Amino acid sequence: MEYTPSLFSGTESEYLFNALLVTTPWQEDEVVIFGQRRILSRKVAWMGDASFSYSYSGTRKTASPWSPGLMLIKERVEKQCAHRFNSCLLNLYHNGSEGMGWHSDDEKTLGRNPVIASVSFGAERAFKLKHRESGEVVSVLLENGSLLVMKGETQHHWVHTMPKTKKINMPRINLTFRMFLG
Ligand SMILES: O=C(O)CCC(=O)C(=O)O
Ligand SMILES: [Mn+2]
Repeated sequence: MEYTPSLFSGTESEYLFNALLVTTPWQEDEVVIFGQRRILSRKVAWMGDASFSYSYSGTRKTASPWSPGLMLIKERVEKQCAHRFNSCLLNLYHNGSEGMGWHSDDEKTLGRNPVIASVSFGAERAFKLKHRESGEVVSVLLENGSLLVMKGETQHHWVHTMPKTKKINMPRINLTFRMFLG
């Protein structure tokens, strides 16, 4: 895991947060829990090179074309990681009451050892990883304009979460760049 606190400056981050907020075709997310569909208040979008169809938490999504702001971010991230990405999942958390449960990014179409590049704008939130066997928990504060890269066997051995918190009343946008195979 590699963390870069300021891949984007404060000014760039503020501009990009606003651009993403207004230009992204945000959609309601749903999960299927015990066979029942539930709409989540967190908003999501998925952008990519081609119109992929992608299965995530029991629902299917189709990628929209890259927006100019997201393309600029993708190019900076690719340079920093020396790795190419063909899609991005965007999450909008309106405040600390919205989060994401424990999971790993282990969809088969990502291949065995995916590189996942996670960029955050807006409110600083704690991101947690838990080792599947030892139960060790690592917490990383994801700052405005930061990049967190997960790679190698991370998704095999660790699950991660964006815990809900009552302390944060500001929005946050997270982007996870991914490379889907075939
Ligand atoms: O919001 C975050 O930092 C985590 C997002 C995440 O884990 C995902 O989209 O798979
Ligand atoms: Mn994830």
